[in-house]
Amino acid sequence: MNIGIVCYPTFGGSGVVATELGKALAQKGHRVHFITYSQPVRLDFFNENLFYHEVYIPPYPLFQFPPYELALASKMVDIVQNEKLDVLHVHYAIPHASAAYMAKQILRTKGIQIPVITTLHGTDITLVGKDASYEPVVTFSINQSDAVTSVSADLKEETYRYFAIEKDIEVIPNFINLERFRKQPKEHFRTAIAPEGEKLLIHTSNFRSVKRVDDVVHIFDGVRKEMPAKLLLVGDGPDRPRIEKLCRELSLSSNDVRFLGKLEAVEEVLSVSDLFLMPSEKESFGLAALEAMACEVPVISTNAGGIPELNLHGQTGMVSEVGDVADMVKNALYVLDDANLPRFKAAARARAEEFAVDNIVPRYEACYQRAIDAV
Ligand code: GMT
Repeated sequence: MNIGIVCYPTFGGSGVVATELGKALAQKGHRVHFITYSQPVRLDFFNENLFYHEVYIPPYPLFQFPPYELALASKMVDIVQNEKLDVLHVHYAIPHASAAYMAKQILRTKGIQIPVITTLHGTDITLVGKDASYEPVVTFSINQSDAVTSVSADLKEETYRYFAIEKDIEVIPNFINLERFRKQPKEHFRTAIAPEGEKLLIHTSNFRSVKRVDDVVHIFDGVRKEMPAKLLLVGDGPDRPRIEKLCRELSLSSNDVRFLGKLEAVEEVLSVSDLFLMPSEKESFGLAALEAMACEVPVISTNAGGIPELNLHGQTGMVSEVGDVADMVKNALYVLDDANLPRFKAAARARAEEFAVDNIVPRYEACYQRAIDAV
């Protein structure tokens, strides 16, 4: 198939899933065209079937808000027409689904029928999309898509709850490249940061309020009162200055809590970690937890959104109510106990294997084929 993928090119989960999907499809022999405003961060290798088309917005003094959606729709029209695409797959409804609708209508006037698949990733529904400023357009563009997928059953239910959706939504969960995300021999790194054999706790996110990074620090503070431990914080975002201040207030030194920034090779630090913390307020799936589990790291999380569909309480980790830091400390101490940890680590990896690329990508291919056959 000749497939167009539209996504955000940044470190966010939706961009990562879209890029990894495109790479996997290209390896299976499909031609994949990424259409976005800059090179996706994980589009980091050459494959003869991968193409990247940049959306350019010519600057003009009148534009206080550059009209990205129009430039994107025009680029979609151009690429569908000239590269003879069979299907357009847009990740994250805002503004990709409505831009795709516009492109589809323009192409129709030229006698070209292009099916549009929209994948809902989470905040496009749970936070941003249901705001009255966007809701009518989100509802309309989801209903106008030829097929709609969501990354968890919870997100599907939430979409039906908040929007008047007439379409069937197919759940296709996030997936993982188990070759890249596996426990690697990086013991020298562990010795350098935890020389006394301290347990290593880790959190990776974009440091937005929905991730509740304050809770991460409080959970760690509770754990280290009971056992020697260190915390690794991977990623960056608006809450980071507040988190640094909180660490100082709790007398946690830069030796206790390490801010590693936007690490590309996150699998290397996951490989030496003992426990992943995900106390999110909302989380449609929790790709970062899946990456940790693939590296044999159990997860302490909330029961928000789709997380319990991934993190099985008592097996791959434990789940608590949002904000219940005391319970998460108790659970963390239980999982980190040497009598329990090996069992949790093995179960985390085994669970991650269920979300292998090879299990999930054929479901997207089947979805594309059905949409192509229907137009
Ligand atoms: O987690 C984020 O803030 C980034 C966000 C995104 O849209 O890029 O991630 C969402 O999509 C991921 C991939 O499908 C999911 O694994 C994340 O759970 C989801 N984030 C939220 O729902 C908060």
